[in-house]
Amino acid sequence: MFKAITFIKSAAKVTQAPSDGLDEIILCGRSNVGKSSFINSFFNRKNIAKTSSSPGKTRTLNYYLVDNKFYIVDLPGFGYAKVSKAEREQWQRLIEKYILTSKTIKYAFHFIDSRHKPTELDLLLNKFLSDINLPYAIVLSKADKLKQSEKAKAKQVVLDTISSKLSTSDIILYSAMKPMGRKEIFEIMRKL
Ligand SMILES: Nc1nc2c(ncn2[C@@H]2O[C@H](COP(=O)(O)OP(=O)(O)O)[C@@H](O)[C@H]2O)c(=O)[nH]1
Ligand SMILES: [Mg+2]
Repeated sequence: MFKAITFIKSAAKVTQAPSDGLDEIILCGRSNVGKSSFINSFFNRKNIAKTSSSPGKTRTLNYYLVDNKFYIVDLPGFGYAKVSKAEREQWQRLIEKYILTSKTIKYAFHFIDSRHKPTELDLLLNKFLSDINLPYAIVLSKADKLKQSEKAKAKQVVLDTISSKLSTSDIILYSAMKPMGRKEIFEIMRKL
C-alpha cells in the first residue's frame, strides 16, 4: 500500500491548482456518494478528508499528495438538488475546464452509489470521460449495504445503463466500512 498522504490545498479556481507537474488521479461523481470517505478509508486516515451527511459541501478541488509522487484530487460533487441551478452550472464549468486543460490528469474514478441506478448526470459524466479518452473505472460505493446477491446485479445495472466499452473489471465494488475493492483500486494506481 501507499505510505503517506498529505492534504496540500483546496483550489476554488483552476489557476490555483498545484503547478509542480505531478500526475493526478481524479475522484468524481455525485455529492454524498462517498468520495471523501474513500480517501479516508483507502489511505487509512480517519479524517484527512471531511465527510458529511449533508451533501454538497465540497465546492473546491481538493488536492492530496500521495507518497510525494502523485495527487488524488477530490472534485466538487454534482447533482445535489438543494443548490441553485446557476451554482451547479458553475461547478460543472469548473470541473470541465479543469479536466480539459490539465495535462497531468492520468485517470478518473467515477463514483456511483451501488444501491442506485446511474443518474442522468452520471451518464453525462461517463460520456464526457470517454469522449476525451481519459482512462477511468467506475467505483460502486457503499457496497457494504448490498446483499451478496445484489452485488453482481449492481454491476450489471451499470453495464446496461452506461453505454460504453466498459467491462466488469472496470467496475469496482467498494466499501469505506469493510475491506472491499481496495486491492483492485490499489492495482490500478500502482500500474499508473
Ligand atoms: N455504509 C456506508 N456508508 C458510506 C460509505 N462511504 C460513505 N458513506 C456515508 O455516506 C455519506 C457521504 O459520504 P462522503 O464521503 O462525505 O461523500 P462525498 O460527498 O462523495 O465526499 C456519509 O454519511 C458517509 O458516512 C460506505 O462505503 N458505506
Ligand atoms: Mg466529499
